[in-house]
Amino acid sequence: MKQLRTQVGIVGAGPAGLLLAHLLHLEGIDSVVIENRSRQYVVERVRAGVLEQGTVDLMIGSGVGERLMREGMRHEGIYLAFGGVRHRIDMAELTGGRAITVYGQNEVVTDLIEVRLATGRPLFFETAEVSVHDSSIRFTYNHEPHELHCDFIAGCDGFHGICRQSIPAADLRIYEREYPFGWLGILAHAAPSSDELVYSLHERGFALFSMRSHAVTRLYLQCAPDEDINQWPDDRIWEELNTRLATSDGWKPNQGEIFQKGVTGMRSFVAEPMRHGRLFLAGDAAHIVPPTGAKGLNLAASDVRNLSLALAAYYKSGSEQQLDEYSDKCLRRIWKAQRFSWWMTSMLHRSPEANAFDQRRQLAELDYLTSSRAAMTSLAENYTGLP
Ligand code: RFL
Ligand code: PHB
Repeated sequence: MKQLRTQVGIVGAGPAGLLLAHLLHLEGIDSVVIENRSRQYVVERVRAGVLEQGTVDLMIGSGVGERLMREGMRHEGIYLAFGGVRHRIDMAELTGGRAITVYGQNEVVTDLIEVRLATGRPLFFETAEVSVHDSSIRFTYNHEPHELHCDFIAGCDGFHGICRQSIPAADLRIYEREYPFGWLGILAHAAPSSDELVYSLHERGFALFSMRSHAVTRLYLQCAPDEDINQWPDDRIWEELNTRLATSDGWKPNQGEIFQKGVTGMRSFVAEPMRHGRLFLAGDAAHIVPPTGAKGLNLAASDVRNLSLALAAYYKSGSEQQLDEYSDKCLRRIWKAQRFSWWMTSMLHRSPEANAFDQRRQLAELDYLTSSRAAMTSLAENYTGLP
């Protein structure tokens, strides 16, 4: 077995693992990143699009924000649509200038892989048989078994990864909720017909208008959690999107060739604590939010920021205090994002269990939200990201 040695072994080259590797590198801390998929798969996986102000600041501050500053689209507001009318929430005005930036997760990951490779520090794609142990990670690469000895292990391997699963069940508390719906998402070659996102509640369910660039529109429809994508030819998707999104002022999304389609289920999930001995969980490995609040990638970024600072403090002073505080510190922010994501999701989706009372209550909530400065400020504060 080939023997390797590093300070921090990182499992997973998603946004959490790659950003952690980069932040550690800036602190002069060595790491090895182990990913079981190919570079192409990791880059092409279509997921998040919305970065909070704090995530943008972190990327720029750590020197990986050059393309983000050039190509990212800063949005100072969002629209909530219901009853055929779009209502704008002016987030920047309500929060003293905070905004979100639309920049695809694919782009974030592309930029982070590039800076990682430029450091010359190791990043293994297409590994297999990855397993974590007290102070080592075993894996095969190019059919050769490897053992990586490390001071710490960062479990950044997403919801279905092996790191959380390696912790004895008795040592973890799990908090979980599944939703009785999912999202059907598409990418289309069509110029966005609105400068800002539109979250819409319609009798037939939720729909979301988003974008990836000046030439690509990203759209989502509420569907069944196990919806069969084959039942959705392009014409049916456009008809449903137009029904749910079009407003009485004549606004609707521009149509174009659909070049990507997928269905995703929705859940809320938290595993506590986010540490077991030398293993630290970060990002989706420890928690999942439904995508309605656009929080998943941003939580992953704030987890690894905390972890990099705690590891830096340890290597500078030998003090484990920040490492000991890591889980509690992250969880305070995570639970607020959980609450917000659950709230946005319940306000904007038609639950199969809901009755006419629930539907009227939802509309009253949206009516209140879009007419109360206090309520809009609360939304804006959470959406652009809590400190
Ligand atoms: P990831 O991205 O899942 O990366 C984990 C990596 O670990 C690898 N891996 C392993 N590697 C080695 N050995 C093993 N045994 C391994 N098992 C797994 C995986 O291949 C993968 O490369 O987790 P990470 O880094 O924590 O990042 C989390 C984000 O990806 C996720 O939270 C967001 O995509 C969620 N999300 C959104 N977040 C936002 O902040 N804003 C958004 O607008 C937003 N929209 C979304 C979303 C997620 C969506 N889906 C598909 C779930 C929209 C959608 C539709
Ligand atoms: C996206 O553009 O993919 C997106 C935007 C907002 C969300 C979720 C996903 O809440």
